[in-house]
Amino acid sequence: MAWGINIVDSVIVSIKKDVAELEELTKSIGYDVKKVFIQIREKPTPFYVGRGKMEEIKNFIEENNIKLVLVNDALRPSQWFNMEKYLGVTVYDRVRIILEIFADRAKRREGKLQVKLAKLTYEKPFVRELFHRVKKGEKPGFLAGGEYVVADYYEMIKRQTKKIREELKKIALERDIRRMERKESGFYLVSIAGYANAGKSSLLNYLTGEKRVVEDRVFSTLSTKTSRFRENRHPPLLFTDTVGFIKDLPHWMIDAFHSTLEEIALADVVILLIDSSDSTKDMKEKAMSSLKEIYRLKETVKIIVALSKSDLLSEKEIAAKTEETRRILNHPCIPISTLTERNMDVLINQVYECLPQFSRLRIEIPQDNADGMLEWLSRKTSVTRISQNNALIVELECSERMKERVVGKCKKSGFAVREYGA
Ligand SMILES: Nc1nc2c(ncn2[C@@H]2O[C@H](COP(=O)(O)OP(=O)(O)OP(=O)(O)O)[C@@H](O)[C@H]2O)c(=O)[nH]1
Ligand SMILES: [Mg+2]
Repeated sequence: MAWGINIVDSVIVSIKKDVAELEELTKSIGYDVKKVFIQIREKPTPFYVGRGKMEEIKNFIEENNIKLVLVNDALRPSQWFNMEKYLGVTVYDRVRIILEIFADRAKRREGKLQVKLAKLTYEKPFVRELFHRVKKGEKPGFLAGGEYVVADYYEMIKRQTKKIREELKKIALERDIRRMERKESGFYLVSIAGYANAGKSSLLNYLTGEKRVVEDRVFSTLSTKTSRFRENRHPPLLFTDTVGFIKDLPHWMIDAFHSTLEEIALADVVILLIDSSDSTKDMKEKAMSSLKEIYRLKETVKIIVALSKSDLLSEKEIAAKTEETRRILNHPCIPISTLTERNMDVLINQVYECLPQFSRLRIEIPQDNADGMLEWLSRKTSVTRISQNNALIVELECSERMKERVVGKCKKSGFAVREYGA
């Protein structure tokens, strides 16, 4: 399939009235939409829209020398072939446009592999359709060649898919190990989730001092990034930036990016960002679909809802939108801004309140034995205080799981260890 075509002038075809999101997507990849054709229909035709409309589109694209048609829907392979054949130009459906954006943004190995997997998965039914058509003696434009070429191509897709899945599994495993190590060391994981362009990377940058790309366009971020909270508080926190949600993505596509979303499922706390500069209607829709997606990934996760970019609104608007979001999601909600630093401390305090219980231990270590043990404890737990009388008194905080290891190690070495309250 011809991916990454560098065509700028295009038209949009839709059977729904609302094309705002598609326009945002096309803007984000740099297509220049010359005209929007809308024909409201309950169901698409085999050509997606009716014959009359198709003729109108054909005339317009011929007169204006347009070579790319963008459809505001996921097309069935047969519809796609019919449209391309009739119009004689390249047709991209919504899923393909999103894939083009992903391909354009993917910079790291994992992102690139995920995009490749998603593209292959996307192509499969189209190649199957092509296979049928070639068998019947038809010769649709792309991938010119005979039955055998198509059959080979189909086999190649299957082989490559398998190989990429294996490679992705390896990368995911490496990440699993790193994550386990971090948890063992007493770190808590906080994921920043939300709709595309909600301000997730900006929040990560603010909280951790990272310098991730921040842009006013969707899908700036295609891979996750984990960094340590810049304040030296206990227990230490790690924040992860994630890929933005977008509505109506097919499930196979979400699965292709599964490992990046996994960070949400495995986090101790998720901060859900909702862009307060959107219209109330968009905010509601995006908030609902994001929340649904998070719960789909993990039912029991602790969520903090924050309204981002509050500096762009008046106090009255913020109060109204905060209340509306609270009502819709049935969940408390904090207005924040990374620009004015509004409520950043409230947000962090809430994160700490949501953390699973951690234990506090006091250990007495005879001076002669202190060095190795102290080094180990500082690596694996959060040491909060060290004092001295006859022995070294170490106070620390750690997760429940870590507590067992610390207690075991102390007992083996004959050090006195006991739990103490807050
Ligand atoms: N005024 C204002 N703008 C913000 C704030 N936070 C983020 N933005 C802007 O919102 C846009 C998107 O920010 P990002 O941080 O890239 O958003 P994201 O959620 O990571 O976006 P994707 O990775 O594309 O999903 C950028 O233009 C930011 O400058 C804020 O607190 N106030
Ligand atoms: Mg981002």
